[in-house]
Amino acid sequence: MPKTRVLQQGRLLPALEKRLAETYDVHPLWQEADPKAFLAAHGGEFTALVTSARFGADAALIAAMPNLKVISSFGVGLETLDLDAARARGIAVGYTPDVLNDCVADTAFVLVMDVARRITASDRFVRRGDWPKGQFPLATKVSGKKLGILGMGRIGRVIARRASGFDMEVRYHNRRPLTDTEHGYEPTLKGLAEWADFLVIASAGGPETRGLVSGEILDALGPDGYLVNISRGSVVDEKALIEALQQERIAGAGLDVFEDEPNVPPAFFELDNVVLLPHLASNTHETREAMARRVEENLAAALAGKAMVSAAA
Ligand code: 8YV
Repeated sequence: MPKTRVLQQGRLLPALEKRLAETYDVHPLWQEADPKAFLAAHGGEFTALVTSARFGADAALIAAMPNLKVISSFGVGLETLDLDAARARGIAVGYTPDVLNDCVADTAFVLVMDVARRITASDRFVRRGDWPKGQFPLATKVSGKKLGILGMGRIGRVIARRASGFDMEVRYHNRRPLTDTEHGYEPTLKGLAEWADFLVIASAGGPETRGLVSGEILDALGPDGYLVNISRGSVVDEKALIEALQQERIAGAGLDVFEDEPNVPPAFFELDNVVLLPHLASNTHETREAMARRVEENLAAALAGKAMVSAAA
């Protein structure tokens, strides 16, 4: 039997690419000089698309693949996948939630600790040779403080669990209160920001959360408050954040995500009260392999006419 033709939209984990190529007839779309022209000529040859949260699958790509039955995406984020367009055609869409919760929550805490205790700032201090000239300035204690979570979903809940190890009180803001958590609900994001010492963003991206963390929210967090974002850069008004950091209207920020990745506004580089990571929260050998396995499981299940392990549509 000929191998199923699978279109691969962009680069993936090398081990995943290797295994996919062993099982399927994979075509790398990113190697096409003119992907649109390629799709116009060959889009109908593929029943499956493998993509990632980063590359997504928009309505135009889905429309260019008239025989598409399955999309298997690497990542938990769904905002780059046009689920409505997929649903309208009955295309099964798989993604990789849950398996990355631990590492993303760990990264949230790396950022909480780093920005408050000024870990990378003090590393810069040592490397600059400044230690013999004087003591590094005092930092802020984390244990026992108040942690506000915007988006108490799968990842938010694991962040809350981590917080209990630091004896922190946790409250959260979601569109609606949850019935299965002991943590306090703040009906408004502003109220959560006013209450919190640390405001951690763990919500989904996309139009519904765009710009939620505005200058007003940052002012509610205040000069002793810290912002941590491990979700999507789009949730924060980045210009307002830069201003708030420059004017020390908040104490600091720890950011794994940005509005226009991989382009980070150079204004951040001038600031010592911000920690900047290159969207690495899920980047560990263990988690990336688990995500890769889920991509393969979802793809194989849907092609066999079975339910995906993690279906988004
Ligand atoms: C990935 C992510 O770094 O899963 C997600 O949605 O943002 C990250 O885990 C990346 O986007 C996968 O392509």
